[in-house]
Amino acid sequence: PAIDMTKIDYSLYLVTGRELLPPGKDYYESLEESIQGGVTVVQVREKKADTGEFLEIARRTKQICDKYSVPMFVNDRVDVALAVGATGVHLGQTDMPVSTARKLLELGHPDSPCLIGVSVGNVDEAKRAVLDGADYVGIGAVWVTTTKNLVKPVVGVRGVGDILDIVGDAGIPAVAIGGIKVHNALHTLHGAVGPITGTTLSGLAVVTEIIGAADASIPAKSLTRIINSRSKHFHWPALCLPANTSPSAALLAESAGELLTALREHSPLIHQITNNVVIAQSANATLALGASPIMATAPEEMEDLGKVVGGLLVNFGTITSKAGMLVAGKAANANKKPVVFDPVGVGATQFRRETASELLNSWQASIIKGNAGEIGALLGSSEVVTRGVDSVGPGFSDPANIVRALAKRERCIVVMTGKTDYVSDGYTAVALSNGHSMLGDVTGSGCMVGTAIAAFAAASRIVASERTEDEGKLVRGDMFQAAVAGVLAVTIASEIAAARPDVKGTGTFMSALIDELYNLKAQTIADRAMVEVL
Ligand code: 3NM
Ligand code: MG
Repeated sequence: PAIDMTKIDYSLYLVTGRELLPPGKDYYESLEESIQGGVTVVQVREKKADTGEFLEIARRTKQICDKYSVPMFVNDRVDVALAVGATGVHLGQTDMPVSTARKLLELGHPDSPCLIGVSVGNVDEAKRAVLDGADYVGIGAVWVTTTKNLVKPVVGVRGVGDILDIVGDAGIPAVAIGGIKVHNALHTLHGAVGPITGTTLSGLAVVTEIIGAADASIPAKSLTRIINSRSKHFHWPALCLPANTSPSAALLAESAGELLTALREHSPLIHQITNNVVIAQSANATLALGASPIMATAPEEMEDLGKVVGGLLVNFGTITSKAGMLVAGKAANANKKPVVFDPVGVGATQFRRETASELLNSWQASIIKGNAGEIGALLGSSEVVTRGVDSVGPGFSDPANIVRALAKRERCIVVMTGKTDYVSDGYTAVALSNGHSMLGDVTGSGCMVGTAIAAFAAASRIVASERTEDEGKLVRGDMFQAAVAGVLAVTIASEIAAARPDVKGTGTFMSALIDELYNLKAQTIADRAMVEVL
């Protein structure tokens, strides 16, 4: 059947690269396998071939594509595209201008228009491509790659989102390219969403992961499965259930109690890379809640841990193991485990700001938890500044919108702690008003909230382990409910602890707080929770 130029399926876009074939592997055999595995569009890319050879490769590639009704683009060469009757050409930033290519293609094929794709690596190039009338764009490099000499900085998953806002507004489909593998495909799809328009990727473009395989159908099938499974959960709220329904205050209070019961029943292992001020305290809080702590920091053990843990907390209060944090988060993503990020004091130093950015570009957080200063610093807001690691001031004039904005941008749940705590998935925001002022007088109470959230996130994932609606999500379970539950557990326990007659000051308060986490009942959470849906 003829290819409908208005309905190209960009979902799995193969860019060829014969030099990356395994030794002895035939290019055409690999190509056919990849299409059988699910490749939906092919771009012939020949950087070294002479024109005659390029033409012959494009001609034979086209024959195979035609057999499966797969559209074929030609990299750079308008003449080759015209000669073989390709669906279109793909132009890089240093190739022929789009307008010139368009003219030549129209001259060559007056009655069947060809499509033009353009590579873009930043917002300005994307704006230009829109003005030039590109039919689709390839955004890259999203990850580090050695397949192409990169002349610009890697865009990163979050940077792809900003470009998607530009092209999405213009209705132009976009694929991401560069270093995309089976193991980071879901993260790429989840993270690369326009924070303003909600525009998503139309597909993933891949060279090495497919071409380099002994049987190209295997990675193609894996990628196809990931791309097809994401559709249902692609839009907000991507890390919650039930999707698209606002939770009621009563439901959130009740689910917090249920998650505590599940936490105690399953006792998941909570991996915590945290600061050396709170290690023992956080480990004890984990045990008091009914989970098991493991406080490992060595990068060498992260891959093994990623498989067995129930959830991960990355708290960078004292950054001594950045390498471990990077690998641990990637391993957690690869194993679909929740990742809670506590960017302690992120506004305080340049090093912390850069580290936070590097971590958020390397893995997808499920939940970010911080005080007003930290959330403000991540968002780049100057309304509240971080003074060291202490929470400062009354916070923002519109805190709900601050947490919403960061949640939307980072594609995760955001918790902002303070006298009132705020939680948002980017749409719904809730205010939680339990707690006691003594929490502010002891060290590490905020870190303890992060620990509790990680434990409840692990519990939520276990509860959802059979839920078919959660297939294709980066993390199973409801991260919104888990975040609310973690805050409620610590703040409600603090109220009960502070009211005890044996609490004489902050020392006995801390012991009492651990006691009350240990003694906390599901029903107590449900009864005492002060939740307001905003
Ligand atoms: N274009 P792999 S990156 C062809 O950034 C190409 O525009 C890029 O190869 C861009 O999947 C790239 O092997 C190579 O990393 C992608
Ligand atoms: Mg080029």
